[in-house]
This record gives sequence, structure tokens and C-alpha cells, in this order.
Amino acid sequence: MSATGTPRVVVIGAGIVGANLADELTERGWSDVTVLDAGPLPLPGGSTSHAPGLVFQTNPSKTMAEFAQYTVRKLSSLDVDGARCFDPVGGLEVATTAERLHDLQRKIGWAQSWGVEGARLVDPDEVVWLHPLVDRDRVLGGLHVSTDGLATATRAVVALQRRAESRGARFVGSTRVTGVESAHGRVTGVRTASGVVPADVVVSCAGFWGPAVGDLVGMTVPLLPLAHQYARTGQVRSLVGRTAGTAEARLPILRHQDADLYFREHGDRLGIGSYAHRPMPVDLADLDDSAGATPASMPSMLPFTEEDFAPSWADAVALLPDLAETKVEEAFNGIFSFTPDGGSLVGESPDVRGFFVAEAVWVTHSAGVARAVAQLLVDGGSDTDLHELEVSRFEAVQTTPEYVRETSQQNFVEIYDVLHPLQPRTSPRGLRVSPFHARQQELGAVFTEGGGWERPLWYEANAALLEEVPPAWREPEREPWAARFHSPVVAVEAWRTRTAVALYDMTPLRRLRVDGPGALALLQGLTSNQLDRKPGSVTYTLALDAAGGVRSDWTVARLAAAEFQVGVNSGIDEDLLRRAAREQGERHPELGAVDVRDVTGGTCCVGVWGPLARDLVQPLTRDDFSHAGFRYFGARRAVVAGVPVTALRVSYVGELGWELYASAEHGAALWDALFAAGRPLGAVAAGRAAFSSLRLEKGYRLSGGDVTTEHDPYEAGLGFAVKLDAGDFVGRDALLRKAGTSPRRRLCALTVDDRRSVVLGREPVFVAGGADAVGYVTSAAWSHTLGTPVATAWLPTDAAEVGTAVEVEYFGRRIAATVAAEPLVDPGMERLRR
Ligand code: FAD
Ligand code: THG
Repeated sequence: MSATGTPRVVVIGAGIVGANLADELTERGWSDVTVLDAGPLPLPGGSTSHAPGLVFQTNPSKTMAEFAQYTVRKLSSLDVDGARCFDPVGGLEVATTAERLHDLQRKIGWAQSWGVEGARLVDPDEVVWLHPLVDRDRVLGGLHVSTDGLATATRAVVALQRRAESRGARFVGSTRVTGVESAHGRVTGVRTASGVVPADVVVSCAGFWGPAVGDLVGMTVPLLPLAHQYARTGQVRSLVGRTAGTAEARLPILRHQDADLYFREHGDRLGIGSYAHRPMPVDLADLDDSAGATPASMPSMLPFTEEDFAPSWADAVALLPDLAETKVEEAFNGIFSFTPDGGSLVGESPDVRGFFVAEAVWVTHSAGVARAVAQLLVDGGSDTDLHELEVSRFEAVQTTPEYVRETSQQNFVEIYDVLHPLQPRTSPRGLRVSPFHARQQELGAVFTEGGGWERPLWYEANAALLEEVPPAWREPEREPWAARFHSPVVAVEAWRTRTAVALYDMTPLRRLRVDGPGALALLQGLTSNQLDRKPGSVTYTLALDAAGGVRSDWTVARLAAAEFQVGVNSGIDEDLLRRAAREQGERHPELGAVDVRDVTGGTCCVGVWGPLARDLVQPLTRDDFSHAGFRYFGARRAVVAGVPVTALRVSYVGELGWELYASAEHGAALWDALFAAGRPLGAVAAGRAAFSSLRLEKGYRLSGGDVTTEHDPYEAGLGFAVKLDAGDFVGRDALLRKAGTSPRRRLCALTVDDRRSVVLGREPVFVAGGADAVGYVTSAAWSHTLGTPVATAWLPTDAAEVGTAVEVEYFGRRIAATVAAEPLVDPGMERLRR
């Protein structure tokens, strides 16, 4: 601790992220902050030192769009001796294809959902009015966002450094961190050529050097440094005299995504960035880190490879014909970071406490990410949901050099592509398959990928049954966009689940064993429900953050007094449990040891669900699977078809049935036995598409989708899983403080009035006839049971009353919908408890 009683913080890296973090920490009273950079200040030579600073705020991710909005707000309030750090010149994305033009409407929807102001579709005349260099005949229209603009990142770094220093921070240049010191699993300082700088908290903001700094503590930082071409033209006559005074730009920043290009003005020249070239991965070991004294020798700037730029130059001239009179004058291949899913990386080392990273962050999101990290450090949680950024979101197989290299390059290639929300990656595939995989292939499974797993979306074999599906259960033909990665066959699988029985491969559902005398105390202290129940019971419970926000929802099966199987949502949950177990062991050794183990690999799970589930399973076992003998939310070990299983009577699709867990080597035998026994009952194999639709109908929440840390359990409709008298747990105090206050918003079910128009998620929701979005869709599906499209949406309380008429905007079209009572299907729980 420092003299002031706040932790001593070392920030590695004085780029836009490190500088913002020092500012945000000192603003919160953590004044003992030292920012170290290997390069000279204020231009240490990282990506920030040459970033052109385009800030397009609109993003499919709510979190990233909010971070961008904060960056705009914050940088707009900063200056260096009167020179501004943000120019709100506006952002313009042009469409040169019908597909792009159509997609811009989806983007406007995101802007409305996440509160990005000033977004509207413009016609070709207006495109040219906004950006006179554009060839009117080339464009079909554009998306204009008046609040987008240009960040002058290097100037912002200076302003942030000054402000942070005025509050006590120190910035030290030309000082490389060569080691991280730790004791008893906690960081104690960083090593440099001039000695050790003591620290209680170290945050690596090393940009694309992240993996090298991570190596110092044995932390895998799954990012790939890639080179990206940026060129400046010579003088363009039509630009002369347009900018005046200190302004470097008046024209809106411009994207030409159909050619993977973006543009900004530099006085009377244009800057052109290209993603059209081959991916150019960079090996950190090849960089000349001794460079950095002059901009021309920055380690993050590699020599321009002209031949890679040639097609882009032709495309640039085609869109902006005035460029024909000039040529590229200065250009380089600049280095930045890409990740396996395109997201930033924030989080703490699993092994060395107090060592954090905040990397793979664009200038666009830098202030927002820094604010969230500062909140995380100072307050224990951020008010913006961070699960999309958490380093622990990746599965082990997704952090291998091979995976990171391939997927990050693919993300570079696809960065400006029109991507469907359900579009699976094409490679690498087949990294994880369940023991049922061969059977699934025989049944014509159409697979998607998630967490490295192959997951059936639906089974083509079921197409043979389509004729039998009663008309009321079928779905009318979808419009082309919503029809992608979807099939009418899903109707068969949903119908058979609700009327007969179906087999679902639940193997990828992450499960942990939490065992030992301290296990109950650990789980009880970490989640909201009463878990001290008889062995053989399953409890649905919530992992909250300190502010009472929902981090995740778990099913905790108590298999024996000190043995628990916990069904979780992702690696973030495992990370959380491991940290808490370690802390409990240190602080409360008297509670006894706890062992947390991921048992997902090596085991498998099949969900047997439907009104005939008991008729299918009971004949295969001597154990009692009757309603009285095996209660809803019960768990037991049993033998099914000669295979030892752990059976949980739970169902995310809201039907009678069980999750049957077995050791992986028994998987195929178990599947075959269930399938054969099910055939006379009309059993089918069913995939993710039916699964998602059925769970939505039942009103079950998808953690990270419907509900995040931004929501408390009550507004999410999950108050039933909170037992404030279950002893102390993380988030309990925050919930107690909320007692008596009424929620501002609610998660609601919507049904679509025309009973046809399917939406997909993230669309803005309006009160009927309203001009401004009041909420947004989280999940959506066709409900086969009800014969209408349905959705889940966050709405302010006054628009959340059942019967309220709302509109969902889908590609610019307002679709009338109505707030409906939850759950949409089986409110009386008769299907589950029989
Ligand atoms: P950096 O600025 O790279 O800072 C990291 C710092 O860490 C460096 O100064 C480095 O010297 C220091 N460091 C590393 N290792 C050590 C060590 N061991 N000890 C001490 N110090 C160390 N983003 C946008 O939002 N909009 C754009 O228009 C845009 N255009 C771009 C164009 C190009 C050509 C490139 C290459 C990038 C562009 N980006 C853009 C991305 C953006 O530049 C980066 O994402 C951002 O600058 C990253 O900031 P940072 O602070 O994380 O990293
Ligand atoms: N199965 C198992 N574990 C899981 C999931 C699962 N863990 C992660 C995720 N899915 C958790 N999500 C849910 C959401 C709802 C329910 C189960 C898991 C559920 N809810 C009942 C309800 O809302 O009526 C709970 C009723 C009760 O508490 O008694 O069934 O799919 N193993």
C-alpha cells in the first residue's frame, strides 16, 4: 500500500489504454500509479503513436458501443493547450452493393438499441453532400452517424498524462519491464533495468506486445499481432482550403466496406486504411524494440509493402476519383492486435493475483475499457458488462498458438464483411466432438461451432417427418436473412419434444465438480440460493457480482454431502470458482479443502425431454424414475441401459425428462440404447435451433445474452432464485440495499402481432409509434408451440405491462408486437411436474 492507503499500481504501457487507465484510477483516488513504457514519451512507438483515430461507435455489442460512446464523451472534454482531442466530423459508411445497403439498416438498429445518437440512412445525393469526393454513381446510399469522429490519440495521451500526473501519477519512458515479481501467488512489483518498482497491482496495457508481457507471469494472452496498411496521399486539389485553423479534418470519416477500405482527411491529403490485403502476422521476436526515438523508427511501423496495396489504391480511386491526380506519398504497415473472436482482452492472471491485462483495445473503445478496468480494480466490478472481454471466456483449445493464429487472421479478413449472427466459423473445426458425433453425422446433423465444440443445429434426417407435423406447428417461410442457418426441419424437432420425446446432446454444457468439506460454504458464499439441501437435490442459483448484478446462473446438484456437480455457462464461471476456492482456503482454512475440477471433457450428457421421456427411460433402468421416486430438480446416480449415469431431473426446454451424464467412453452405447428405445415412441434427435426456441418459450434466461451483470435478479425475473436468508453471499448487501425500490426496467416476453415476422436479436424496441427506442431484444425465435415469432426484450417498467403495444425495428421496418405474460408456455409447470 502507498502512503495514502491506496494500492500501488504499475501500468505497463503508455499508449491510449495505459494513459486512460492512469487517468481513471487517479480520478477514483488511487493516486499511487506509475506508468512505465519501453519507448520514449509521449510517442513511445506503440500502435497509438500512429493511429489515425477513426471512431465509429456503432457495434453489434452493447458493451463495445457504450465504450465507444464514453471515449467520444471523454475525449471531447479533453484538450492540450486549446487543441482538441476529438473532432466530431461524423462517420459515413457507404454501400456499393444492395446487400450492404440492406445491412446498414441493421446497423442503424444497433445504434438505436445502444443509444448511439445521430444515426440515419442517407441517399447517394446526401452521401456526396457529406463527402464531396465520393463518386455519386458508385454508391447506393450510406449510413451517417453525426456523433462519430476522429480521435487525436497522441494528443489525448498527453492530456491524460498531464491530468493523471496532476493527481499524483508518474509516467516514466524508456523503461522496459523485463520481469514481474511475485510472492505467494501475488504480484509484488515489476523489474526494469533500473531496479524493481514495487506494486500491489500491475496492469499490462502493452497492446500487441501483450503476449510477451503475459509470458513474464506465465499468462496466455490470446492475441495475434497483425500488420495493417495505412497510406497518405499527396495533395488533393479539391481538399485545399477546406480545413482551417487547427482542424485537420472537416470531412466525415469514411468507410467503404465493400472494398475493405476506410478514409480520413489529413489537411489537404487523404489517409487510406486497408483490410483488403493478405493477413500479415508479425512475430514479436522480429521487431526492433530498440527503435522508437523518431516516428520513422517506431517498432510498430513496418516498411510498406506496396504490391499489397495496389488493388486497394485502384478501389480508392474508383470511389474517390479525385485521387487519380495524386499518389501514395507516405505509407507503412502498422501493427495492431487481433483476437480469436475479435474482442478485447481484460482480466486477471489465473496464477498471479494482482496481475491484470487490458489489451487488444482499439482507440475507439480505449476510454471505456479503461474506465471499466478502473471500476473493476477500485470498486470490484464495472457497471458495464464485461463478459465479452474477459480473458477467461476462451476454452483452453482456443488459446493455443495455432487457434489464435488462424482465427485472428480470419477475423482480420472478415472485419468488414456482412456477418450473419448464426454464421459459424469454417475453420478450425472438429476440435471437440461429443461421443455421439458419429451418430449425429449419420442423422445428417448440420453443425455449428461453439467453444470449439461441434454442435448440431438440426438433423436433416428429420426432414422425412416434416409432412407429419400438424400445420399449426410449422413455420411459414422466412425472409432470406432470417432463413439463413435455419431450416423448416426445426419444426419437427420442437413438435416432437413437446408431444413425444427428443434426445439433445448436452455434452458441451460445462460442468464442474466442486468437492471437499469446504465445497458447500464456497458455493453458498458465491451464489444467491439456499444450497444446503439434502444430497440428491438440484438448485438453480445465481452468481452475482458485488453490485448484485447477475454474472451467471448455475445448477448445483448435491450428489453427496461434500460432492457437487455444477452446471455453468463458460470458462468465466470456472475462473470465478477457482479464485473463490483459493481465497476461501487462505482466509478460512477452518472451512476445509475444496477441489474445483472441470469434468466436461471425458464425460458426456444427453438430455431426454418430452412428455414420453419417462416411457423411454424407465424400461431401460431398474432405478425408480417415477414422479414420486425421482422428483423434479432431483439428482441421483443410476444405471441406464447398463451404463452408469448421473441423472438430473432438469430441463432447459421445459419438459419432463432428465439430463443423463456418463463417462465419455459409454456415450455411444447410451445414445444407441436411448435412440432404439425411443423409436417406437416417436423420439427424434434434436438440435440447438429447437432447443433455443423451446427454452425461450419457457422463459428461461440465457446468461450473458438476456441477463448480464448490468441487471439485478429481480428485474430479470429471477428473484425466485435469491434467498436473502441463506447466509451471506456475494451481492447480498447490494440486493438488500435495493429492497423496497421498484425496478426501472424488466425483461419481458414479446409476441409478434402478424404471427410471421421473425426477428433475430439486438433489435431496438419502441413503444408503438414512438420515435426513440426504449429497449432492445435479447433473444428471439419462432415459437412452434404458439405458432408465432417470440422474443425477449428489456423494457422500461412503464412499457413492460402485459398487453403493451410495442414495435421492433428490423432492417428499418417496424414490426408490431405485444408484451405477453411469462412464461409463454406452461405457466402452471404441468409439463415438468408429472
Ligand atoms: P499501444 O499504443 O501499442 O501501447 C502499448 C505500449 O506498451 C507501447 O507504447 C509499448 O512501448 C509499451 N510496452 C510494450 N511492452 C512493454 C514492456 N515490456 N515494458 C514497457 N512498456 C512496454 N483504432 C481505432 O480505434 N481507430 C482507428 O482508426 C485505428 N486505426 C489504426 C490504424 C493502424 C495502421 C493501426 C496499426 C492501428 C489502428 N487502430 C485504430 C488500432 C489502435 O491503434 C490500437 O488498438 C490502439 O492504439 C492500442 O492502444 P494500446 O494503448 O493498447 O497499445
Ligand atoms: N442444465 C444444467 N446446468 C445449466 C444449464 C442447464 N447451467 C447453465 C444454464 N443451463 C443455467 N440455466 C438454467 C436456466 C433455467 C433453468 C435451468 C438452467 C430452470 N429453471 C427453473 C425455472 O425457472 O422454473 C428453476 C425452477 C426452480 O428453481 O426450482 O430449469 O440447462 N445442468
